[in-house]
Amino acid sequence: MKAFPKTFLWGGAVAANQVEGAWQEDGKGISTSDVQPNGVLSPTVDRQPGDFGIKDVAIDFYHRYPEDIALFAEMGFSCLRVSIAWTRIFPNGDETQPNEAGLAYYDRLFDELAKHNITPMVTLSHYEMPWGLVKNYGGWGNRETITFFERYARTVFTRFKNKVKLWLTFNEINMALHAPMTGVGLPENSSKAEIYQAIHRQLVASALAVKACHEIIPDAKMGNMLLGGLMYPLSCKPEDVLETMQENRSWLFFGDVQCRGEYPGYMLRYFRDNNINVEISDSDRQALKNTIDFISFSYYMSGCVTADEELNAKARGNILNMVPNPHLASSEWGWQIDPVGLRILLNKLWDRYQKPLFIVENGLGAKDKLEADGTVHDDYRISYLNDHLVQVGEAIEDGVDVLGYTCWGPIDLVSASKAELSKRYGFIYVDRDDQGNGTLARSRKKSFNWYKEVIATNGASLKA
Ligand code: BGP
Repeated sequence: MKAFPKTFLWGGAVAANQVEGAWQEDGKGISTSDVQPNGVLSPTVDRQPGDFGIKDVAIDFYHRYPEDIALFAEMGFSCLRVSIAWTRIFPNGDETQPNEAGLAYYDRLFDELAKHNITPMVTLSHYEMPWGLVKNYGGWGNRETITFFERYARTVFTRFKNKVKLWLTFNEINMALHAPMTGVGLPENSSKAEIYQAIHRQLVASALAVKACHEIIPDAKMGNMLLGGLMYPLSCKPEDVLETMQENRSWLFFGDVQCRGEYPGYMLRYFRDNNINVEISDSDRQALKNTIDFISFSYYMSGCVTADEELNAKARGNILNMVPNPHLASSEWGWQIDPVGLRILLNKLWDRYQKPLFIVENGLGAKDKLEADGTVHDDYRISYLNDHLVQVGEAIEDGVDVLGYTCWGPIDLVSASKAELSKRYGFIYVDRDDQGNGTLARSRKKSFNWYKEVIATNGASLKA
């Protein structure tokens, strides 16, 4: 393989609610993630005191971050994507003054990264918001949430302006369509109109955060974050191709607004055709003009789309309602593995926006077998990551501007969809199971040295 650009950032990505634990420490408030102990896809929001939640401790990154960051540094990471738990800074969301203990924690975390020359990339809201804002205000169903979010964003920009220069607004902002509680703090049975109204407010808040970031940290770069839901037509029937275009637009729409600063015509038509009346004020239109500097996205799989209602009905139930691709194999969790799709997606996003791209999540969730000496022979993970990175190299050759790659879960963590620890992504094994048993000890898997070599050779060791 040819080496990647010299400035290419290599690393991994985690999210506060999936690694930190310490869910009620140092003044942290309750978040939407805390009241969904079974994950994004089975959202129980009636958590009772005493109920077990795997994320309460997660992998205890809150206390063990120095050890974990030292391991990332040993692999040669130049970047770590983390998120700030909004509830550590504003426990209920509507306070006027931030919680100093929460800010102090992230100061320590960013200092630790600096010690190892690891560039932090920070997501403002990764699949969580203060539960207080949902309970008392109706989440993003309420305009006031924009004000609370802007206050939070300005607070962390001001505090960390000398430490963090890469920021992302909302994790997988398009997931709100599939998981409204996680995305916008709305009940699962909300109508499409309610969800799009809430999404609109979140898009405005995202744009206002871009504005604030540029004002407070002029040398920072602000990105969005999309779930890269690449869809292929199941056949070359024009109806399937048209349906696929619509399906891809259902998520590209978010990128269109965040990159171009206005709603695309196809979305306005969708609203008209479906009697969705989204209230958009003049000041909202003005706010949306604050567009992002780069695009970040997650990519795990691709899927197929068909206009055939029968096949569609069968597919309903998986996250994105996609139809399986007969040419691809799947992970143990049924996610279809498609490295070439990553090259296609990078090109698609580059052709559409001409903005730098950052792959901020990619990886294989698998069941690992721990050997007696603490290692894991995870050749399946190595081959998944190798094949995807080879395609990143191809896209760079195609002329796509790719800033970096942070694979998902460089250390085992709690999965988002079902809150499982047995779905492991890491180069580093964590001794903890789905019931919370285990010592939390860390050990290096085979993939640890493999990734170390990839980074040391700047991609040249990848096997095409
Ligand atoms: C993305 C989320 C992450 C992460 C990942 C893997 O949707 O941004 O938080 O968890 O998917 O999904 P899972 O954890 O369900 O395997």
